[in-house]
Amino acid sequence: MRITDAKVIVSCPGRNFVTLKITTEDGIYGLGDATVNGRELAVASYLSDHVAPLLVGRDARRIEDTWQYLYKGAYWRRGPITMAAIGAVDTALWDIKAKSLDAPLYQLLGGASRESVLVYGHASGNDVEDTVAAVADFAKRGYTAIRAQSAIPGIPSTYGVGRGKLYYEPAESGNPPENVWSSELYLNFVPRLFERLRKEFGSEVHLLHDVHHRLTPIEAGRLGRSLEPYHLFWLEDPTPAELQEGFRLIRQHTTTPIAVGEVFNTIFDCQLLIREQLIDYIRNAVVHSGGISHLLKIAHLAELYQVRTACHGATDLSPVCLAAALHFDLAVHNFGIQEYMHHSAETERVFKHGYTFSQGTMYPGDAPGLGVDIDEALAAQYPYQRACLPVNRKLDGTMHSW
Ligand code: KDG
Ligand code: MG
Repeated sequence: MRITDAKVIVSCPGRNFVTLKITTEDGIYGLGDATVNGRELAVASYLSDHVAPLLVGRDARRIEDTWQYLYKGAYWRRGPITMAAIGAVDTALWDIKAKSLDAPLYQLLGGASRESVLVYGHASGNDVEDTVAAVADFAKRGYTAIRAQSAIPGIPSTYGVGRGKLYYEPAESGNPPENVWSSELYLNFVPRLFERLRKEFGSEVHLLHDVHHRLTPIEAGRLGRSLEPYHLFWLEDPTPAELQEGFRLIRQHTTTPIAVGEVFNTIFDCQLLIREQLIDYIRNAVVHSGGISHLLKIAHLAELYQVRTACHGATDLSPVCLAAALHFDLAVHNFGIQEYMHHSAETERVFKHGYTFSQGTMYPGDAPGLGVDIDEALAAQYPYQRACLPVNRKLDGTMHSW
């Protein structure tokens, strides 16, 4: 089954997405998401200039060999752009293989390990009471796991306070907007938010929170400890994870479960975190971590150490990526939870999909392959629009992690 075409589709139906479409000689095609938020054109060029010419003529059934060919063959390993490009190829080839066998992808990954996939959504507000109302709204929609973020009094802009109610879009057109940050104000505020949320919603609902890489390890330890009475499902990205050893310090100080990994690209970014059981959830995305093939390796390593999976699923991960994640989630034994933020109406029109949401869970559907398609003619009506993620400065002007 030879590959005859590999086409890169860049479009902006509500936000920018990069989609790879691989077609074979017998007419079967597969899709892969290659979107890297704010750096879309870099992956598009990597794919069309450097990868697509290598794919034409290859056997589409040789998924692992193609993965290794692109990874080892580039010489320059890892990194978000390279791994998103490889991830798109890998996902498209899994889509093709599953379609050619007339089976939904999860059947090729070992079959369903559960009936459906637990998901969480983002509730956010401009103050504590606003956030309470947003959490109530998600609970009313059937969610049993809800991430809560609130604007911090005294800081004009805070990570995670969404512009839409159901979708989350931090990228803005033009050059990066500048946010302002104070770890001191944040550390004093967050425990008050969760005290209020537990008072309002009781102990049953799963509450999650994302620090978005902003604290030092010891500050994260303090936050985790102060949140223990409110038993979070997890505290996400408490500190930048380039320094995997930093998580040892957090573990010494708190039993609050820790989730990390949305910016990771390979197993090498998390192998120490997993082997030393410094985390509880590993959050690599299908798109940014080399696709289904590499994510399976991460999940299998994590399974040995009782670390569960929790794929990144913000709005900038396309419906193609979400579909791939849902098949993976349904199949792997050590699945924990899936992030799910809705896409805009334009995105939904361009990407037709079989996955469904019901009562706080999702199901990938039983159509052959990923169960997602792209309307190319419609996508062409939404040309790329330059947009960037924000940057972040402390109150005194020092650059900080966003
Ligand atoms: O593109 C960046 C977003 O996907 C990220 O900021 C969202 O942290 C995020 C999350 O947990 O969804
Ligand atoms: Mg996050």
